[in-house]
This record gives sequence, C-alpha cells and structure tokens, in this order.
Amino acid sequence: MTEGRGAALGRRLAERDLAAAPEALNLLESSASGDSADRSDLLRATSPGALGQEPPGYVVGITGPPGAGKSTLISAIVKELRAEDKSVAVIAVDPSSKRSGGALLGDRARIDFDPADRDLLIRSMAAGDRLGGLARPTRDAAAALSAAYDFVVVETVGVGQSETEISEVADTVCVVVQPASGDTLQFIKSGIMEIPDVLVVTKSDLGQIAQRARRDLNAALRSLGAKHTSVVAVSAAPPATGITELLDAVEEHRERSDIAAGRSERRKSQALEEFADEYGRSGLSLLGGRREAGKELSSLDPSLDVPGMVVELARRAGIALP
Ligand SMILES: Nc1nc2c(ncn2[C@@H]2O[C@H](COP(=O)(O)OP(=O)(O)O)[C@@H](O)[C@H]2O)c(=O)[nH]1
Ligand SMILES: [Mg+2]
Repeated sequence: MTEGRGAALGRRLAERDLAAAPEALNLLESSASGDSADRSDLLRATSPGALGQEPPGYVVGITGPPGAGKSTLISAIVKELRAEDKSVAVIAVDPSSKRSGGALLGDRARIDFDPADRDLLIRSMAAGDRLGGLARPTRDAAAALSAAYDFVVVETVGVGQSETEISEVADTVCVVVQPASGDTLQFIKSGIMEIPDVLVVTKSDLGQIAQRARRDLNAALRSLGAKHTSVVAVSAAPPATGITELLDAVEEHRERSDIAAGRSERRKSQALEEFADEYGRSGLSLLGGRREAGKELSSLDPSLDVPGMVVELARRAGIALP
C-alpha cells in the first residue's frame, strides 16, 4: 500500500523533519471530512505508540490577560531557546476568531522572529468556539509538533477560569500577569483560578510595582499552601531579564512531574470528548454513560493517539465503523 498524505507527514515529523510542519498544520486545521482519515494517520504516526516513547518535545503554555506581555515574552523565550540551538514551534491561539470574543479583536500574535530560521515555526490558530476549551486543531498541533520540535510554546488569552484551558495541552502552564493586576491575585486567592505551575510577573523594568506584585503573589500562594509554584519576574523589553530563571522554573516543574501520565490523561479526556461529539448521547449510552465510557478509556493502551482511542471506544460500543 502506498503511504497516504497524513501518514507521510506524520512519519516526517517523527523523523524530526521540520519542513513537514506547515503542511501538517494545514491538514490538522482542515475541516474537510475527506481529510479526517489523513488527520488520524498523522496523529497515529506521531503518537507514543508509534514512536515507542512520549514525543520528545516539551509543551509550554503561556496564558494570561490581553496586554500582559505574553507575545513579547514569547519573543524573548524563543530567542533564548534558539541561542541554545533548540528548535521551537509557537502556536498563538487567536482569540479574535472566537465568536464571543469580539472585545479581544486585534490581539493578533505580535511575536518577533527571523523568517529565515528553519528551526522556528510561528503559527496563529483559530480559537474555535468550544466553551472554555481549546479548539481541536490546537490540541492536535501541540501533540504532533512535539514529535518534531524540542519545544512547543502555546499562547492563549485567558482571564480567570479560562486560564485552565491551556492545561489541556501544556506540560507546564505559565500564567503571565503584569504588575498591579489585582484580578489575577483575586482569582488565585478565591480559588477561581487553578494554581499555575509557574507564575510570571512581566514588565519588571517598571520597578517597584513589579516587585510588589511578585511579593503579593508569593504571599497568596504561600497562604494557599502551594509550595511548588515559582513566581518569576521578567522584563521582555530589551535587554530582557529573567528569561533563564523562567526557563529554569519550567525545567524544575518538568522534573517533578510525570509527563507521560499527564499526557495520556489528556489524550483520554480529549478522546471522550471527541467520541461524544461524534456519536452523541446515544453513542455514550451504548457504553453505559459518560462515567462508564471513562472507565473503558482507562483500560485502553495509554500510548494510543486520540483518534485511535475514539475508534477503540466505538468498537467497544458495538458501533459499526466504515
Ligand atoms: N515596559 C515593558 N513593556 C512591555 C514588556 N513586555 C511587553 N510590554 C508591552 O506591553 C504591551 C502588550 O504586550 P504583548 O506582548 O502584546 O501582550 P499580550 O497581549 O499579552 O501578548 C505592548 O505594548 C508591549 O510593548 C516589558 O517587559 N516591559
Ligand atoms: Mg499576544
């Protein structure tokens, strides 16, 4: 059998051929029903099952309110990682494409980069209209690109509860706040916001108010008993400062986490959601309801890719597949 388009792109990503990435993203973003088999093939070829290990790339989520300094910070992170000769893919989730998010219109990715650099990919993706969650192509892209790149950085706009959506894709979640932004402090104190893995206070070149924000956030975390979350102050305005401290904090979180377990949990919840999308309530009831479906999922091979899990669930539900 000849190798199809999705399988070929997936194989090339698995071989860390970065030139395959733009077309792979086009495929993952395609909503044409004729592309769905290729999408599955691509994800299968970059899955831990196919690679024999979790994809080697590390997925870092950068989230926070509009204007907090995320894109500027990502420019500085990219510069640092490229100086270390790490390959980097950045996915900037564009909130202006979200139906309900008209107010955020214009917050397009403003990330500085060298267009001639082949080890760097910057791509903006639509937010989609899934309430409180990332669009499927974003989740697929993070999974597939982590097979090829050393780092995948995902930028999302989030305030309060929606900040947790980034935890659907990221191995480490960095929440970005600018000085004197009492909102995030309140969200953390009141438990509205999940405690992030790393808190980043931007614009530390503004001086005292940045130091104060850092102290307040540290105090709030301590009072909540969050021992591990580091608070890092950065200035992305040249000359950038704090970027290596931030990357060290990400690395520390990576070292104390079970990355493989976190990723397979995320694939399972994505699979459950896709199964429910595709087969509806009646599909779920064939499995005995959502809870039972979740139990079926936990008995699956954790190295399966998401579409592979959906097929397996359908098979167990007795649904005839084409
Ligand atoms: N003084 C200062 N301004 C910054 C810094 N980082 C970003 N900014 C400014 O803050 C504004 C918002 O930055 P941007 O990166 O687009 O924020 P995003 O919406 O979170 O992606 C821009 O005007 C930036 O120039 C910083 O470290 N220091
Ligand atoms: Mg931005």
